[in-house]
Amino acid sequence: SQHVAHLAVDLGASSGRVIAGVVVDGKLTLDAIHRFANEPVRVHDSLQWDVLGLWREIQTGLRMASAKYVNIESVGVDSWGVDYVLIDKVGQFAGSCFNHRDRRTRGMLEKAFEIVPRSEIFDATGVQFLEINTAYQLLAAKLAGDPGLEAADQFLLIGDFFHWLLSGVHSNEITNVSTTQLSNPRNGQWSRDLIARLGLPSSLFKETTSPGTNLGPVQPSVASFTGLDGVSVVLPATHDTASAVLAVPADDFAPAKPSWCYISSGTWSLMGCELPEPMITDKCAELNFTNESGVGGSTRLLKNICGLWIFQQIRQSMLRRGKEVSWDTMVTEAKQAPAFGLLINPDAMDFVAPDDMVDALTGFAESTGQAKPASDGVYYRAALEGLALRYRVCLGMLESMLGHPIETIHIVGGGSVNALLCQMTADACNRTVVAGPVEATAIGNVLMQMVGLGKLKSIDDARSLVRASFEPTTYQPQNTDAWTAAAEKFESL
Ligand code: LFR
Repeated sequence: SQHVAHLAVDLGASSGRVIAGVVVDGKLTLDAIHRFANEPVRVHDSLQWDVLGLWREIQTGLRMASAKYVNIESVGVDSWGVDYVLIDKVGQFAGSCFNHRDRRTRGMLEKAFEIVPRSEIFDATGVQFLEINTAYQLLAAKLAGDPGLEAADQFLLIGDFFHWLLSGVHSNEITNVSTTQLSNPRNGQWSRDLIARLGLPSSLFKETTSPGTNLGPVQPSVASFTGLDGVSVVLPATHDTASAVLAVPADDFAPAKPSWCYISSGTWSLMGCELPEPMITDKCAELNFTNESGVGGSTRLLKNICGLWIFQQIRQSMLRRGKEVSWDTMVTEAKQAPAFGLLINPDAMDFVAPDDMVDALTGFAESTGQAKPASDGVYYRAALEGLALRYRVCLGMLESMLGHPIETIHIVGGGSVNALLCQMTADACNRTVVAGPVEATAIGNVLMQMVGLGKLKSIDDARSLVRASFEPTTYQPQNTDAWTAAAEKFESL
């Protein structure tokens, strides 16, 4: 193809892909060049990422892209948040790349609070307290005497790591930096004081950079293998959620009084509002919301919700039991199963990283005095209903923080094509749901590269392009009484 292409490398917590974005006749089209699995690797008692395996797949994808497009202008990588690699001064790994579900962070919040009070951490960072946050991963490494921390010279989040491999340049891009709970979302800088008080080596954390920054061309070793000669490495919002939020087809960017919220729906569900500035208030602390940095200086006020993780893991459990089910079959069986046959709180600790998800769900039914599911469909349905009910709670919290009602819920990402979940969300929340685009993360990634290169003038223009290119699906609430009744039971779980 002769069209100018921008390549998005989009790495999620269960799969990755290389996608080419091309504007044709005023519409953005995506071409999925290469998809690959991304699964945590069990190593002794730990859970780690195979980052070099990912790098191999990325290079394969880039080579495929350059075989197909002669006019590739730029490439950028986004990924899941909080996880990182440490690189020493000669450019080697200083330790393993851990998965955020690894057990080493259990109990680390309390350990951190003994050093710096919870309220002070929140004031400094505006970030929700989750054990997965980088701050607690690094604290766990420190308390375990991990020599990697001493040996390290550079801290790189996942996107930064691949940008370094691509360009040879170190960067710490702010949208993902804001997930670490070691930075200040008011100015996008590291919270040096907090880093020092936690006893972490401050020199690891280099100057932060904004999305849209051009790091320069792909380095020669990569160019010769992939064919990406002279292609620029341009930072998107490296945090996948920030890229996804950029692709929400709303027509007001970072409104002071938002009438809409988003759910970036994948392995995790990230639900929140896009605001002009952080909301670091007592209420926000109490409800455990986060102020992550978005594109164009915006704030993503949001909450992490478990997402499709449980649904995905049930499929793994079924496989282990010798039953192979497709996503479509799971959704069909969920639809046929009785409503509210099993109520779960998807954010219960039971579901964070169980050895077997079906066992964990059965155990949850037992410990909460509910009947053992009579069919597999009940498990599938519970995973979706639990999410919708959690969205309802989260919506209430958002509205109470904002002080006004939200009218529309935008669902973007993989979950936006799950019509059953979208309808359940509309029903449970009693709001209009606007679903799509499904490839929001890759779209946001491409758009930010285009903004960085001056091919799109603003975030507003980027969103106009989204609206011109992808048709969303709308769901209106039904059955709201049944959901209200279920929500009451849900609250008492
Ligand atoms: C979504 C996401 C979330 C982050 C979680 C863990 O893919 O990036 O925003 O909290 O993964 O990294």
